[in-house]
Parts: sequence; C-alpha cells; structure tokens
Amino acid sequence: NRMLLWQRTAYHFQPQKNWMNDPDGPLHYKGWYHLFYQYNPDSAVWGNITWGHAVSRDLIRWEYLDLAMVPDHWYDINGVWTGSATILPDGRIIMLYTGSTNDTVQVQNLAEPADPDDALLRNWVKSDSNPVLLPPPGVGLKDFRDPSTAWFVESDSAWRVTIGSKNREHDGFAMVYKTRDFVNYELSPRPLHVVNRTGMWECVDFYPVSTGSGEGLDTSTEPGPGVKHVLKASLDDDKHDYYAIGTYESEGDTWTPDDEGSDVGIGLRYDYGKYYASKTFYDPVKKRRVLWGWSGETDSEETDLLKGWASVQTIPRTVLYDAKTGMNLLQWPVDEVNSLRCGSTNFSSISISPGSVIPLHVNKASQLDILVEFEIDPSALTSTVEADVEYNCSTSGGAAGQGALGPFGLLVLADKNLTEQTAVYFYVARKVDGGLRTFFCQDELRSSLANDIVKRVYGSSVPMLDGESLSVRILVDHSIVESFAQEGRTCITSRLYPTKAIWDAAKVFLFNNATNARVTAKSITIWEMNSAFIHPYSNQTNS
Ligand code: DQQ
Repeated sequence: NRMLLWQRTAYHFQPQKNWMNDPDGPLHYKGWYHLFYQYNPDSAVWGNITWGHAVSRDLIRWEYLDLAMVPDHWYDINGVWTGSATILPDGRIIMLYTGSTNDTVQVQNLAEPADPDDALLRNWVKSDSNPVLLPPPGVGLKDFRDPSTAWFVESDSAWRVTIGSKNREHDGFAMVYKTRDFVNYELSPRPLHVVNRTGMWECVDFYPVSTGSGEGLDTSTEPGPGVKHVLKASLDDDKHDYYAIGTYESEGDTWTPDDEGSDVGIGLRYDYGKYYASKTFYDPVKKRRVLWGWSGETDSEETDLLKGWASVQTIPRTVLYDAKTGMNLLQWPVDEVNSLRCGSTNFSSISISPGSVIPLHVNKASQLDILVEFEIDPSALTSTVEADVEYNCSTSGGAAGQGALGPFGLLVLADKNLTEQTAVYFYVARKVDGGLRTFFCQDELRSSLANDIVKRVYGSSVPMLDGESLSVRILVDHSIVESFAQEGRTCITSRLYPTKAIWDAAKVFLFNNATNARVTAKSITIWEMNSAFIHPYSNQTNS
C-alpha cells in the first residue's frame, strides 16, 4: 500500500518493525551514541516491553543492535520499563530501570554492561541485588517508576536519583533517593518537588542549565551562580511533558520554580504537540545537553497493525536556557541533522497579501528542512484594531479562523488543491491593554481525508522581544512534522497521515489568512533532506 509505505520516516529514528515508546538510558560511550527504547518485539501495539538498542556516531545515522534487555527475572517479567543511565567518573555505566514484577509491582533495578570494553554495550548484566528499590510506604505499588540519571553532591559524597509518583490526593511529585553504591538507597524525608492535582509523574528528568555560557552542563553540576535547574515531568493524566526552571538546594534536596504560576505540570511544555516521555543526557564530546522525545501515532491501532509499526523518536534537540527571555528553554535540532541537507531553494521578500496562498516550488516535499522569517506590515501593527478575546490555538478555528494579524505561515504536506494541508502558523493577538501577544500553532484539522485519525490544533504563546522578527524552522519527514518558533522557544510536533499529499504530490505553500495585515516572508530557505538510511549494525562498515 503506497500510502502506508509513505508514512515511514526517512531520517527520524524508528525500529524496523513493531511498537516503540519511551527513549531509555541515552548516553555517549567510547565514540558511540547509544539509544535504548521501550520496544515490543512481537507486535505494533504496546506490550511485552523490552529494551531495543541502536548506536550512532552522529545521533542521526543509526544502526540497530539486538535487544539490550528482556523480561527474564521475577522482578521485570512483566516488562523492562523506562530507565536512565549514569556514567560514573571512572567510566563505569550504571543503568537503573523500572521492572514490572510477576505481581505487576513497580520496582527499580540495576544493570551494568557485561563487557565495559565493548563500545557497543551489547550485553547487560542485571544485578544480583535486584530489585534495589521497592515502592516506599505510602506510595502505590503501581505509582513508582522511571528512575532519573543520578547526580552527585560533593558535600556528603553521595549520588541522588529522583523517581516520579503521585499521592492519595492525586498530587504529582518527585522523590529523591541518596546512594553511594547504587545498591543501597536512603529515601529523602522531603520530595524534590510536589504539584497539587497533577497526577502521576512519569519519566521525571532533572538537570542543570547554564544561564550564561550557551553550553550544556554535566548532570552533577552543583547549584551556584550562573546555574539553574530544570525539572520535567511527563503527566500521565494528559500525556504532555511539562518543565519549569528553578533553583535546587542540594542540602535537603528540594527544588523551587522561579515562577510558581508556571510550575511543573501547569506551565510550560517542551512541545505542544504529540511528544511524550522525553529525557535528556549530557554529551561530553560536544558539551551539550541533548533531549530525546517519543512521538506516538495518532492513527488507529488497527492501521498500526496493518503498517506493522508504531511510533518514532523526534530528532534529538540541544537544550539551552534562553538568556534573552530568562523564562524558557530553547530547543533546537542537533547540528548533525544539517548534514542531511541536500540542495536548497531560496526565496526572498515574498509579500503575502491578506487571503492569499502562494506555492513554493520544491521537488520532494516529504523530506524537508524549512527556515522562514516573517514580518508583519508595520502599519497593521500600529493601527487600532479591536482586542481579541483570549486567543487559544486549540480552541480557535485553526488556520481557517481569521483575525486582524493572523493566522499566517506555511502549509506543508499539502496537495495541489489544498484538500489536505497542515498549517504551521503565527497568530498575533491584540490584548485588551493594547499590547500584542504572539501565538505559534499547528493545525492538523485538514491534514488528512482518512477517518481514523485524531486531529487537533496545537500550540501556545511564544515569547517575543522588541524588534524581533518572527521565525520558524520546520522539519518535515513523511508522517512527522516538528516545528520550532523563535529559535526553539515554542515547539510543536505533529503526526500526519495524508492520503493524497504524499510522494510527489506533497507540496508547500505560504498563506496569510489575516483580514488586514500584509505579511512579508523576508527570507525562506528550503532544504530537501537526504534519508538517514538507518540499518542493522554491520561490522563491515564500522571497523
Ligand atoms: N512508559 C513506560 C513506563 C513509563 C511510561 C512503560 C511512559 O516506565 O512510565 O512502557 O510512557
């Protein structure tokens, strides 16, 4: 089937077949990046969870290896669930993961490479001490999972690991354990952080960011001047990844958000689209923090079984503190993805009048990297228009709605008649006080004529500084579109299943659906993207 075949991605990581979910234990070791992932070897739906494994020299061109871990002990017989890696100063790798036991109790287990000299880390040994952690008193037997990467605190020479949970009041929280040997642990009397009514916190991630340097920080970088800490939780209730920036006190192991009004689970998301169970790791080679995130399918299980696969990983993103706004992170596809760029097409100063749609000619529009800078006609910005009632991407009419200063942007994976189209757009809203607020949205409502697909308008506001123009980067790779506004202040990922806008029929357009404002696309660069040719590991090509 031509249509289902088209949906497989060309440069996003996905297994050869069957089901994948969370990224696990990402790390760099002896020249290789390693990605482990939740994997069902038997089917395209969740179940029988093992750890799939792949390696890459550049985070883009992956080679599949055999399964790293499978359920084979009473303490993980119902699944080798999510976990994280810690690399100790002597190079030893500690892998902590959740096991679902023979009684489906969630416990934490320890595994280590069988042969530290094997750069491919093909074999793993589970500790004789497993399980190393059982749910503590007061915590549900099924509310105790996804241990984080450990960080070290000098003052008491102990490592810390955080694990997500929820309490009886349905408050989400992250608990902290201290350990020196990763076998014996001591629970901190206070949680790292709690947020009322946010439900179960999955895949908690906790790491430092530099407020000045533009470089990533090792997970054990201690709090101090120029360092803030990010806490992220994946909310089981609404399946989104929320983060907040704040201050970590290593004495007592607590963390406080800079802005309580935008705490974990009620404030910022890494991504406003289909994106979940993410985790970061520190890449010592390029001195950067890299974020992985899982993007599941939004078609039906039935179709996934027909396709024989489900889920992709998003392109790894570097994560930095946004020193300009001081409020958010910046996420940007790792530089290595640029090595897939083939020929580029450039356009400049295209004026898009209200109500118009303008085709941009590119040959193969299923694999693209698009960069656009827009400017709204300054006279439209200053003219007195009525205030918009609180705009909200998800409840707005999407790209079909009309306001004075938006929506405008791009249509990707669109067929020539626009019967199918995915809009990536800005919407500038006039606030009651006369000021402006910019929104960045992605509208899936007309993305496919198929009838088994969940379609939404995703998005949020994007912080803007005086004098900045609007910019967007869009990675298109068959059934996934990842979009980044203002250098990665606001990000949106969609899964898309067009029936017509596929292969040579996929096209790209500019559009402006504002009632008043002329918009100029000041510069447009569109690269066609090569495939990453992800394949099984073969010694030949790598010795
Ligand atoms: N997926 C894993 C759990 C985790 C969840 C099981 C998040 O460990 O909480 O496959 O997607």
